[in-house]
Amino acid sequence: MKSDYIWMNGKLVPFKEAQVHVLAPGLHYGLGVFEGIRCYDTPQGPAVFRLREHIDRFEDSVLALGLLEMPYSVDELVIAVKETVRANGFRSCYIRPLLYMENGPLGLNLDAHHAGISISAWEWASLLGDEGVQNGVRLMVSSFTRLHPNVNLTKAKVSGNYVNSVMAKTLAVRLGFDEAVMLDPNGLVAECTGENLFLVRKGKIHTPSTATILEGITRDALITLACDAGIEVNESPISRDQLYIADEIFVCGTAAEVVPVTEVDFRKIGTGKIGPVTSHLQQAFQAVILGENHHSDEWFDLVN
Ligand code: PPE
Repeated sequence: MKSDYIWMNGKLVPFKEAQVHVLAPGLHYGLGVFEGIRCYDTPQGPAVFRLREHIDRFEDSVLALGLLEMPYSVDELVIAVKETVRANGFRSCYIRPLLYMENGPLGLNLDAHHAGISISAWEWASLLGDEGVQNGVRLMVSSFTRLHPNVNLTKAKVSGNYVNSVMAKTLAVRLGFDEAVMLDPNGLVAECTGENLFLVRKGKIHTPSTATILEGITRDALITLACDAGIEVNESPISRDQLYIADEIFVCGTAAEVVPVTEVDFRKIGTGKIGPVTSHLQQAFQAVILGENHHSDEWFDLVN
């Protein structure tokens, strides 16, 4: 996680100077909102994947959290993201915009705090590792329940929400799994700690509806790519045992990209190897990011 510059409140500052005070309310109460975006090295040069949609979701998250207005407009932040990538000379990187409650008295009234925004970028491999992308990962169903929409916001990437993800992920990794599947408060499959989840059964794709999950932008891209291939996608409730009997499972997210799942709770999924639908979507997604799919132009925003 290294770069030359980080964009902070309107200007690029050297990496080491991008600091906040220990009394920042954001640190005490988890009051931050973030995005995760990727820039890819395309034949047209570095290009950011679905940039405006990520920044739109960033704004949605901030307003859902309860801030009355954004410190910077979507247009300003779109420009700032590109400025940050350019300043660091990256051809491909992960980009992390963060709004954080920077100062103001400690206390639980958002209106008393002042928000700052930073945009960082660094070179980052897949969250679940290259080995996982190629050969698949092992999941466990977590005993931690995914956020209830009346307790935390499932649609918003609020920093504090990720305590729930961190507890589930840490336990899964300590137990020898790669990632945790989280069930929603009704006991149905929601998502993983940092990825959305899909299963394939009898040639059709199924994925939980957006009610209690983050509306993933990679999820949306894969639904489009599946439709392009004529594969039916159902957004419907999924139970834990539907995972166990699936022919294929895969998870996706900006940081993770498209990752096959070979095992859930010690049950082998399908043949225990990457399945044909997962493989097709992985390749289609790869073609998109190489600039070779007909959606590439529409989904990419050139940095230069
Ligand atoms: N669900 C959750 C809970 C989630 O955090 C992410 C992204 C997704 C689904 C997939 O959404 P999208 O990136 O729009 O396709 N997780 C981000 C943070 C991961 C991290 O560990 O940090 C990401 O992938 O950038």
